[in-house]
Amino acid sequence: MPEALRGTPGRFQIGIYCNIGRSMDASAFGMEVWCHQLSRFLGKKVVCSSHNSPRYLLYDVNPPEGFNLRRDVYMRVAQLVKKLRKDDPGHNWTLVLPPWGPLYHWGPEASDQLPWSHFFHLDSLRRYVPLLELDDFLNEHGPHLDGIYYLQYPSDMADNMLDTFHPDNCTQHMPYFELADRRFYGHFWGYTDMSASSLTCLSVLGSSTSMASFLQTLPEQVTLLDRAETLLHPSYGDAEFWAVRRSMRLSPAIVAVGDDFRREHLNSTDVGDETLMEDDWVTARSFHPALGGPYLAVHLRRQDFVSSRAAQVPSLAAAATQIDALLSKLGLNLVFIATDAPEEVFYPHCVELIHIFVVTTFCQCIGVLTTEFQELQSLVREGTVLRFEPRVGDDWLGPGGVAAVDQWICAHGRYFLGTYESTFSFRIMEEREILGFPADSTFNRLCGDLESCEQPTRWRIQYPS
Ligand SMILES: Nc1nc2c(ncn2[C@@H]2O[C@H](COP(=O)(O)OP(=O)(O)OP(=O)(O)O)[C@@H](O)[C@H]2O)c(=O)[nH]1
Ligand SMILES: [Mg+2]
Repeated sequence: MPEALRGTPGRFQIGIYCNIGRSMDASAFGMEVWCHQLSRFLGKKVVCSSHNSPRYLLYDVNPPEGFNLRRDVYMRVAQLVKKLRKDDPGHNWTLVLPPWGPLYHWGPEASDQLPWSHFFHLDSLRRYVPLLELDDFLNEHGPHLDGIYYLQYPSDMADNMLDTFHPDNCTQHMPYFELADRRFYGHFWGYTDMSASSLTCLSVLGSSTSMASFLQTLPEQVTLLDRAETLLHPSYGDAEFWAVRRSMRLSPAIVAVGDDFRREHLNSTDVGDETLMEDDWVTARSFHPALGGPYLAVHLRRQDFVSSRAAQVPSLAAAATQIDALLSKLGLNLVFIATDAPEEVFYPHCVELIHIFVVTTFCQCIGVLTTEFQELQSLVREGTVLRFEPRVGDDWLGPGGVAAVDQWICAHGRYFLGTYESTFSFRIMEEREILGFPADSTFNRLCGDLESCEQPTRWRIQYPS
């Protein structure tokens, strides 16, 4: 008979455990019949865990985190689910993808609840681990989750060994609340009918895959890990890291928009650039050096980085000087700029005038109104500066799609120059590794105006041996 019986007034859950703590074959015990009888007796729904029964892992990330860190968190959780499938073959573990948005960088107008298929090639992702979009999960299973585990760092890190996981007092404000039905409600990506039976704060210090043994012991069928960014990479930069990264191919629609722009404006095609890739990432290898399109690709992160990394993010004038020097060195005359620079106009010479004359009303700026991008265009002397703008009919891209196209185009340039510590730039560097570019053309960044400038770490691609 079951050792573990836990429940709420609304729902009961049963797990059968043998003495090594692993789930046993429920059918051997006539479990289905037993569950049915118990359901009738209690007048409640009873979920029985059994061999080959589906188990779902959902996850979420701290709301302010941007798109590119979220991509990285996906890689950690996908590796966890892959490990669960290996270590716990009695259950059919499936990863459930959290929809995209609302994201701070996309602004209040952007759509939310965007599926992963908007950005990524789902079949490609599935070749790494079985997964479902949230909508498909809800259709298949319904909106009721079992446990939410809210991950947090242990309050005293010094006392904690790596790879420890234990239920603990909650150290932060919880974005969930309990109602009279004793279920837990929260934002759940805007899906108002979702709720969970239990909520546990879990102090965590360790890699995502080391959590597999903890998850296996749970009797739950549907588990949500919130604040999944707390989990570390199992092994950053090894072949497994690159396997899941290689599976994250962009959607064919985004690739097509990027490729059209490359062909029409940058004289860049996969054949000419030597960036042709096999359709299946599992077998695809890129051992010859890619050439790249005849343009310098620059990711110029602005917005919050201008103040948060003031010493390492150059002024527009200093960026233009570095771009000019590279154009001359590489013999190129085209620059593709990916940037989040604001579209608002400003008066580039106003500040100087204010300093000189103190009186702001003297600021004779009419006629020199410009955006940061236009200002950069005018400052670069050695080549033509372009950026991607969606064509009529490409509004479906939204700000996230435009950013993905920007990254795709940057990944194909002859030479890439990124921004210090930007995960947006890191994802481009990874893409270039996958495409087979020489490291010298990839691991470069813009330098701050007065900085002694250290270049990015070279995380070279690894394949399984
Ligand atoms: N279209 C476009 N959007 C950009 C560009 N750079 C940044 N963004 C936007 O700003 C967001 C940047 O946030 P993240 O994805 O977190 O990357 P990051 O801020 O560079 O790196 P963190 O240090 O991890 O925050 C992106 O997701 C885009 O929405 C760019 O070159 N083009
Ligand atoms: Mg960010």
